[in-house]
Amino acid sequence: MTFAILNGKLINRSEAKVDIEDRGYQFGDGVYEVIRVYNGKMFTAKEHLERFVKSSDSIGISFPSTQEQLKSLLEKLIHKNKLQLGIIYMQLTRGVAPRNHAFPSEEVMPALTAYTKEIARPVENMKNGVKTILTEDIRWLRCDIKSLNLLGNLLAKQKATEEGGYEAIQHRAENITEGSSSNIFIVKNGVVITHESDNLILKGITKDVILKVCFENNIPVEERAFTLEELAGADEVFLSSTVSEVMPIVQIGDKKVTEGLPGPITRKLQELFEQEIENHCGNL
Ligand code: DCS
Repeated sequence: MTFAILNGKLINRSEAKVDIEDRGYQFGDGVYEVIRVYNGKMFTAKEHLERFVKSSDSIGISFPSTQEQLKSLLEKLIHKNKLQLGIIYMQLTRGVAPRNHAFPSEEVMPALTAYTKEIARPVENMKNGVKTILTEDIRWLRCDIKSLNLLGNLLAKQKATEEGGYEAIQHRAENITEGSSSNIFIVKNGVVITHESDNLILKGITKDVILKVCFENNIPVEERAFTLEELAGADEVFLSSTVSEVMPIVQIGDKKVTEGLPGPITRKLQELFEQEIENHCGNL
């Protein structure tokens, strides 16, 4: 039997159902998180749980438990589902109430759900690099909130998929923001450059681990917006996310990056990132 979490309880996954008037279902009125699991252990759980609470606070949903309580429930879920390598997906919505744009009264309880999924590490893509496309960033101005409203991201990813790409790199006018479900980095003259974590992008947990290992290994970093022109002239390009880790980008549209091969700093960061995983979750 596979288990899921519904409002603080571990239940049979096939019985984990939500009401059709759940505000997450009707409005996308909620927030979510994805945590990587290696060797049955959550990687950077604290950072993900902190971001989960921050996202929910920023839209006025009161978090239904402490981070510690949720963490131990997630550990039970991993254990019950015998998950070794995969993810936990969790979401918190404003709860079930008659449809009305304005928030329901305080008595309506937020709805928390979580489940696990087995996912392998994308080793082939990490070795060879992936193709991406460029697209206009049409999203709202609070991309720092990990909101369930993902339509802009979905349209971008679908465009990439239709053009045979792994990810869509989004730009607002001249500036690159982030991928549809990842952060984007360039390397120029040995400097790693990535958009600052403001309201226009999600503050990626993977991004922050990469910045930490750069700092520890004296790899210079600039956290600032960079332009389409800088992207086109970059020595190396890569993306980061919970599922994709450090993923080399070897093509953008029709144009090859680094002659179609992952670059040396990207490779180095992949190694350092793996080391971080192994330090916290054991050998890969
Ligand atoms: N930017 C966006 C828009 C994202 O959706 C994600 C992750 C990231 C950046 C990278 O953040 P993390 O490093 O914290 O993962 N998206 C999650 C998702 O929707 N599926 O997997 C990860």
